[in-house]
Amino acid sequence: MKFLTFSAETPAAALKQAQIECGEDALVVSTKQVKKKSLNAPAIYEVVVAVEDAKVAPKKPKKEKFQSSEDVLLNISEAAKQISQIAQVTEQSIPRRAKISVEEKKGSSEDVGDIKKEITKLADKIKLIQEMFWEEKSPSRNHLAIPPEFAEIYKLAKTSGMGSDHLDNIMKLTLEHMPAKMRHSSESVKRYFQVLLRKMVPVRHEREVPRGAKKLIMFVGPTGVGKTTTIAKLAARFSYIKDKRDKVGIITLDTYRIGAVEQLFQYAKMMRLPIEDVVDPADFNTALRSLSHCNVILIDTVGSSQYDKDKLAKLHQFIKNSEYEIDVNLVLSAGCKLEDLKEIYKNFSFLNIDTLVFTKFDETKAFGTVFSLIYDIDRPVSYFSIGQEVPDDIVVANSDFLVECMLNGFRRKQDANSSK
Ligand SMILES: Nc1nc2c(ncn2[C@@H]2O[C@H](COP(=O)(O)OP(=O)(O)OP(=O)(O)O)[C@@H](O)[C@H]2O)c(=O)[nH]1
Ligand SMILES: [Mg+2]
Repeated sequence: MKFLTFSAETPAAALKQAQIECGEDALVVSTKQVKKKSLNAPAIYEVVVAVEDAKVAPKKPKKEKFQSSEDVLLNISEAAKQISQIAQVTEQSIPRRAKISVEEKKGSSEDVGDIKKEITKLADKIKLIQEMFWEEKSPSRNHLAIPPEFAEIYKLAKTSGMGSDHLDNIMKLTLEHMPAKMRHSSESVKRYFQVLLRKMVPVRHEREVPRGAKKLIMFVGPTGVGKTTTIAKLAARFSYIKDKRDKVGIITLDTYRIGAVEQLFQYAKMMRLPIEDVVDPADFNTALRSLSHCNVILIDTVGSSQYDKDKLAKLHQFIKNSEYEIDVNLVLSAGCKLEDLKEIYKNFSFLNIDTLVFTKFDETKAFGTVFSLIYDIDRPVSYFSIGQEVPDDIVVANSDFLVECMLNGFRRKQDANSSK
């Protein structure tokens, strides 16, 4: 076995040289920075590789083309694989009996000890190489340097579409408060980060309507987000699925389009629920009176652009005229861009939004935007709609579900436990 040293301005370049000279079987023994970067000179890194004597003769690189840093990273993981293989072989090749008699056979104990030491050293070197790559690319906004163990979770959260100011804030909190002994594994960093995110999602739990009381829930929001479908799902849930059944009635204010009225009347007929349509805000209380035997009244509204002031003003009239207090739910599509979500919330907020309902979880991967909106406006979320199926595709909002979707994507089977 021979040891050869290669130096270059980056670890990647030094590794590349080593591979050109010694081929791909060369084992990386150490990588270190031998000279720091200065104003007029680049940093110098040194890589030591070990090669079998027979292979020392310069080899032509297999491919002439430029080797990218991805190739180098692949080689690093190849080295990692080799190390774990060595570790397995070492473990397997020392039967328990042999381990007990290590004391007696001093010679072999030294061999095993040496191999173990080498393995530990190699593992450290690999970690160092990974850290070097991460440091080169690591974001350090607001003087916040993200350690390599945080790289995985940082990337996951970033690709989820979470606002970058939120992400930096949460990272900062994690770095400040996380116990030092948890920082050394990316798995524990991920768990800590998940717990922190969960605590940041305000959720409004489904509550029973007290005996003799009445609950009016109005669903407002932009066109086509799923207001009517959500009402159909909840009507079924409250009247047939929940343990304690409610007497549900429906009112639709969406009388602009014949199709819209028809859609909800069909659902109501299927579920044998009473339904009223109201055109004029002055008639709203009359409709309420005809549903006086119901304790939950779900109110559908016409979809309205956040910029359509007339439609929004008319909705406000209905709310103001009501004899009963109305719980206003803003329905939003999870796939919407964060900036649009903020704009929608801003323009609907004069209706005094109580809670948010997010739909179309099955149509997006960017759940970080949902998180960021909730975190930004500090309004609780009550339901997530996860598909078109009435009544099944609805989940009672819970922070675990949202954080899981953010970091690992939406999976249909997840809702099995969370909606109950
Ligand atoms: N993929 C998916 N589609 C949904 C979801 N919720 C509703 N939809 C579909 O979205 C479309 C619009 O749903 P509606 O319930 O009519 O939406 P709306 O907000 O009442 O629409 P307007 O009354 O026109 O403003 C329909 O095709 C629904 O089946 C969901 O969670 N996922
Ligand atoms: Mg509708």
